[in-house]
Amino acid sequence: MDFSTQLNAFIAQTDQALDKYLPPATTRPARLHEAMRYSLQAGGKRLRPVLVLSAAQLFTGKKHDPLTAAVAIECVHTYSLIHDDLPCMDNDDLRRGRPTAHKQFDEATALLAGDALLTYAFDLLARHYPAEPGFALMRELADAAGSQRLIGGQMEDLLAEKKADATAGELEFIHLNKTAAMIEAALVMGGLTAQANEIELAGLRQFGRELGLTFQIVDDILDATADSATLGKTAGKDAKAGKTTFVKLHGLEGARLHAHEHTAAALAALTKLPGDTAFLRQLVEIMLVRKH
Ligand code: GRG
Repeated sequence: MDFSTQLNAFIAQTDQALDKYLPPATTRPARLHEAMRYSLQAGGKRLRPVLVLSAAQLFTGKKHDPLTAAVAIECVHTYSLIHDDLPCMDNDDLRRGRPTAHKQFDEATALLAGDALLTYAFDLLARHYPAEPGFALMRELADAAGSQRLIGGQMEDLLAEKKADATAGELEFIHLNKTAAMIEAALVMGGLTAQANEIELAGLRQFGRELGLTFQIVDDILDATADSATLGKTAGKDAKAGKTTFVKLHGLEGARLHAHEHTAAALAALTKLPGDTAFLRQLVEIMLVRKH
């Protein structure tokens, strides 16, 4: 199967599972369930679910279905986007090409929809998997989304905005935790559903770290160079806010160079993983040249 056929198949499986697992929009209170579905079903690249599914596919042993883990991490990711867009944080009007949840509904509904998606992710994992690998999956997702990683990265990001200049070290902390943590977790969760061993899980984590850093640097480059229609979210926000980004610290060429270095490191990590890694290799290469 070629790369784009495989990618589209993973995305279609994810979208079907999201529709199947989420409470119907008519479930009481309908407004809340509509808002959860509105944000999740607005699309998005589905990068994290695709990583769960493609990591699971590397392994040939006895597997649990990785789809529930894929849905769970997309629920957590979507919650983080809804909350990030709120007026108390990024105060954004556009997300995934549509009005943000608080613009479409209202702030309280958006806040609650995010809360509900976060809780629902763990409910899904607890219901669908036996203790092994269920506990490990919940722990992995809780660590990645917790106060020292996703939320910690977001906190540091907000604090950095208030300062004239963030250092390269502060920026790395933000990227590693706000962005790379969930990308690492997606790969490790895929490995866990396929009973990968400790060495294999460490390899997936290393690959995820480098992919996550590539992804964030490219995100900074796109914010500085692309338009809102292409991105499906407000472009040029970082510069306008005077935010320290990779582009501000290193210039466009410097940022591109760093993205290439992390791509090379991701590809090196991939060589240590078992199975057919062609899909993940192409995914990293495409991530580097993506336009949105
Ligand atoms: C509110 C706890 C909390 C965290 C917010 C996700 C986030 C953290 C902030 C959004 C801003 C940002 C640039 C985050 C870095 C990670 C990132 C690039 C997220 C966007 O992920 P994509 O591009 O989004 O995969 P889609 O919509 O394609 O799923």
